[in-house]
Amino acid sequence: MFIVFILGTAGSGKSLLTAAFSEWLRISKQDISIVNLDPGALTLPYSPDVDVRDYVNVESLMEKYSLGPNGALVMAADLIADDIEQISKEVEELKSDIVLVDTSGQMELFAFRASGPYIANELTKEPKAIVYLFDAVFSLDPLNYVSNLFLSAAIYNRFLQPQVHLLSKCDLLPKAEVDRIVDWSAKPEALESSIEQKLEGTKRLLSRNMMSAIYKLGLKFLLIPISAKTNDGMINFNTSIERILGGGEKYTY
Ligand SMILES: Nc1nc2c(ncn2[C@@H]2O[C@H](COP(=O)(O)OP(=O)(O)OP(=O)(O)O)[C@@H](O)[C@H]2O)c(=O)[nH]1
Ligand SMILES: [Mg+2]
Repeated sequence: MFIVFILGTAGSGKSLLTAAFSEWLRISKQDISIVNLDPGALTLPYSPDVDVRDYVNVESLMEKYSLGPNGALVMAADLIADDIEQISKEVEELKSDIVLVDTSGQMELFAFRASGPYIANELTKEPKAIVYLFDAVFSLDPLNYVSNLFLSAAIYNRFLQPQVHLLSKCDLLPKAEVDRIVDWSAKPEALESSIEQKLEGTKRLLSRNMMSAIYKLGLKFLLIPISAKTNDGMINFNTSIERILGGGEKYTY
């Protein structure tokens, strides 16, 4: 069994990608299941096989403990950690070859509180990969792009698992813009030149220094452009996951 965690900032397209990629894998005759780890989701574009909302109810936490929505989500994350043994059992019983895990819109809950990596580690001892989404429209601005690089580096530091980087919602941008952002991810000098052209003053200085800090860390974030609406990029995405988890082989035979 291989587990793929889908992470990204709020609204970056995690849930729709989970739905689209799972359908794509099913059509390719792969044995796949979905886990919803987002306790705050109201509706989902797929039917989860395991759902944390069966374990915690954010609304009733808000009422019972007089919490705001974010306080309740923090508490929910800790409660999920308490129930992890049972959730993990449910996941194991699926006996799927590949399990996609959709995570919370409040990424900091999963990434920066102790419960997130604990949940990821306890959910399964099977090989894992993290998929981190860069929202294409948000990434048009080099400063946003560099800020997102920082977030993805922080995620990497927290989980220390193989990480795949996607440029999500590519159908919303002209191809030339998509190519430009992908180019930034492949060539530091391309990003540097856009920072010089598009930004000025403090933003330029900040972006340049943040960018060089990331490159000094030696982290590589080659972006794979993808769309959960048109399914463009699914093949490349799947190949990179197969390479990491299956040693280049399919998950299901
Ligand atoms: N055009 C386009 N829209 C997308 C794509 N993926 C997601 N969206 C839209 O973006 C919005 C957010 O998508 P979600 O999949 O809910 O994003 P999310 O990251 O799960 O959001 P949270 O869980 O709330 O953080 C929805 O309106 C989706 O329809 C895509 O590939 N193309
Ligand atoms: Mg979602």
